[in-house]
Amino acid sequence: MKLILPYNALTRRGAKSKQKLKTNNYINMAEKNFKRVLITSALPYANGPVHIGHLAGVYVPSDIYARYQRLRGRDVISVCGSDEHGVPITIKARKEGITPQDVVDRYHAIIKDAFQRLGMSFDIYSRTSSPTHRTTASDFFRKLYDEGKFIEQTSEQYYDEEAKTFLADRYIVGTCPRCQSEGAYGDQCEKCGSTLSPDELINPTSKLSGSTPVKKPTKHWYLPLDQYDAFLREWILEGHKEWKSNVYGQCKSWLDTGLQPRAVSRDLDWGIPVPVEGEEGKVLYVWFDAPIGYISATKDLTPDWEKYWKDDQTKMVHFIGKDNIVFHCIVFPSMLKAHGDYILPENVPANEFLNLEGDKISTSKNWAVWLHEYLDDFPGKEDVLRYVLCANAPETKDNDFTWKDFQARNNNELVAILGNFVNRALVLTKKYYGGAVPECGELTDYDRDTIAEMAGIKASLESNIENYRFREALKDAMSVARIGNKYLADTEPWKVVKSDPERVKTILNIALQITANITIAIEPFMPFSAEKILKMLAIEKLGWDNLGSMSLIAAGHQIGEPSLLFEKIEDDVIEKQLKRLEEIKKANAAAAAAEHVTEQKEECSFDDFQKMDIRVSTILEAEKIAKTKKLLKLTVDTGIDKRTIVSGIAEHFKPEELVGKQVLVLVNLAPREMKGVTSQGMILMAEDASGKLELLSPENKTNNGAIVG
Ligand code: B3M
Ligand code: ZN
Repeated sequence: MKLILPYNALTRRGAKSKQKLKTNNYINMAEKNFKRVLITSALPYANGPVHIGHLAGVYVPSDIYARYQRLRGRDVISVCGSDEHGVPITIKARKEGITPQDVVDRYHAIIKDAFQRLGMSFDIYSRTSSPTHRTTASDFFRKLYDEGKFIEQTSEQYYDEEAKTFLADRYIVGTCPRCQSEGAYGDQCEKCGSTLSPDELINPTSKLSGSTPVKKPTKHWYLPLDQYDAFLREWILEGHKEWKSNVYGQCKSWLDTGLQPRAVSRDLDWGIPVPVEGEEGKVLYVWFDAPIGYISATKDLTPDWEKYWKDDQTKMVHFIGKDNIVFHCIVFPSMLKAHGDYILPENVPANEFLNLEGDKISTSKNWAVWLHEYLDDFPGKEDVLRYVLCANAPETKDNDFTWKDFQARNNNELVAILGNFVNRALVLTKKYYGGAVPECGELTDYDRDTIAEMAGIKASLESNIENYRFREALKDAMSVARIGNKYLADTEPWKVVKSDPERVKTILNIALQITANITIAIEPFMPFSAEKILKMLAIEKLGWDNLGSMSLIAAGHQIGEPSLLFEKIEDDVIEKQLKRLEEIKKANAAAAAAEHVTEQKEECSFDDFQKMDIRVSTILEAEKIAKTKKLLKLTVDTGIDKRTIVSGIAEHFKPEELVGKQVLVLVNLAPREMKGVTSQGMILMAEDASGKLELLSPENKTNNGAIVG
C-alpha cells in the first residue's frame, strides 16, 4: 500500500532519494517534492448557464481544494474560463439567429458573474475566444504538426451543397438504425441513447438546409493515440494507482479497449483556424483547443506561467466531471507528451454525476437548478448551497439533490449546530461580559477532553482534503461546531452563571476559542460564513497552523456584534421550488407528446364502427367516488335517458367544473360495475402521449341525443 503523505510532510522531510524508474522517458517517482500547486477546473461550455450538477461535480470541490492550499500558505493558482468553441454553440446561435460570439459573450458573462457570487476563488476566469488562447492553441497545434506528430488523412464526409459546408455530426439527422426513430443525430440517437456515426443514419438530412447531403473528400489531422498506449499505461496504470477508482477504472478500460487515432480538426467556421496554409474553413477540434485553455489562462494570469506548467515540482490537479475523464487522462496528457515542454497532471479526482429529484439533470430539458437563479432566489445563502453540494457530492457514485434534503441540512445542521453554537458563544459573552473575552480559569477533566478532541481534527481534515475526500473533510470541519455545541449544552453556562461565575468565564473562553477554530476549518467550504464569524469575533483571518489551538483569542479582547449565521428555510420556500420543477416536468411531457404520436390501431370495418352508438349528452351532476383517486360518478342526460356513468377523470377535472358541459357518450357500451357503482356508457376523451386529457364537446350547443357518426 503506497503511503500517501500530506504535502507538507513531504516538503518538511524533503524528498527521499528519488527511486527513478525510467521507462518511456517518463520518470515514475515514488514521492514528489512539490513546490507549488496548479489547479484547473473544467471550462464550462458558454452555451448555457452552470447548474448544481456542474458545481457538485467540479467547481465546489475545486474551490475547497484551492482555498485549503492558500490557507496552508502555499504557492497555488486556480485557473478556469469559458469553453467557447464547439458545435453546440453554433447550433444555439443558428436557433436564435445570432452569432456564436453573441452566444458566448452572453453566457461567459452569466457564468463568470454567478461563479463570483458563489465565492469561486479562481485566480483567473478566462475564455477560449481570447487572443492569448488563439495564439497558444494555434502554436501548440503547429509544433505537433511541424514535428510530424499528426496523421494527415483525407476521408469522405457529408457535405451540404446548398449551405456550401461540410456537416459536423450534430448537423446531420436521420432515422436511427437501432430503434428506427426519426431525428437521430449523426453522433447519437437521443431516443435510444445509441452512439452513432453519420454513415449509419438512414435517410441522412442536413439540419442546415434540409437537403440530402453528399459525400465529399476532406483532409483532417489525427492524433495517433494508439502510439501513446505504452506511455499511458506506465504513467497511469503503474504510476498513479492512487487515483480515484472511478477514474483509474475508466482509464484502464479505455486502454484495454485499445486507443484509436482521434481527429483534432473540424470543417467549421467557428473555432481556432487550423494554422496550415491553404486549409481555410478548418478549425481545431474543440477538445483539442479547450484543455490548452488552462495554459493560456495561466499565461494571462502571470508572467511566471512557465514555472507552473514546465517545472515537475508543480503539482497539477485537474477538477472535472466523469464525462471528461478521457480528455483529461488520455487525450490531453498525450498532447502534452507529444509537445514535450509541459508537465503532466498529478491527479484528476473526477466526480460522478448529480441528479435532481431522482432525474438526470438536463440543460436541454431545463431540468436543473441554475446557479444564477438560485443566487437570486436565495440571497445570502451561497454557503448553504456550497455546504449541501459538498455534503452530497457524487464523489464515488452518482448522487441526488432534493429540495427537502437541502432544507433539512440547512435547518438541522447549519442552523441547529453551527449557527446555534456560534450565536450562543457570542451572545452569552456579550450578555455576561459586555463582549470582552473572559479569562480562562482552572480546567476540568471535561474541558481537557474537549480540548484534546479539538486537537485531533486538523490531521484528519488535512488527509481528507489532500486525498480529495471532501465529503469526509466537511464532516471534520463541522465536527468543530459539533464539539462546541455539545460543550455548551453539557456545561450549561446560562444555569451555572449565578452559582459559579468563575466557571462560566472558563467555559465561554473555551467556547470562543472553538469559534475561532471554526473560522479556519470551514473557510474552504463556507467562506462567507467564515468571514462573518471573523467579523463578529473582530479578529483577522487565521492561518491553517492555528487549527486546534485553544489560545487564539486573548482575554479582554472585545468581540463585535453577534448576528445569526443561518436562518431556517420554511416549507413554502421549498414548495415554490418543487412547483417550478413540476411545471417544467409538465412542459417537457407536453413537448414530448407533441413530438411522439401513438401508432394507429389495426384497421376496422365500417360495420364495426356502425355498432358504436355515440350521442351528444349533458353532464347534470358530478361527484367523487369515495376512497378512489381517479373516479367520478356522473349523472348524464343522453337525450335517450338520464343515466350514471363512472369516469376515471378525477385527477384532471374538478366535479364542479363538469356540471352543464356537453360531452360525447358511447351509450351502447355494456354496463360495468366500478367500486359498487354501475356505469352505463363512456365519456369520450382525447389523451395525448403526455397523458394530458381533454373533453370532446360539440362546437355549438346541440340537442342531447344527437347522433355522432
Ligand atoms: N467544456 C465541459 C463539458 O464537457 C467542457 C470541459 C472542457 S475542459 C478543457 O461539459
Ligand atoms: Zn435510436
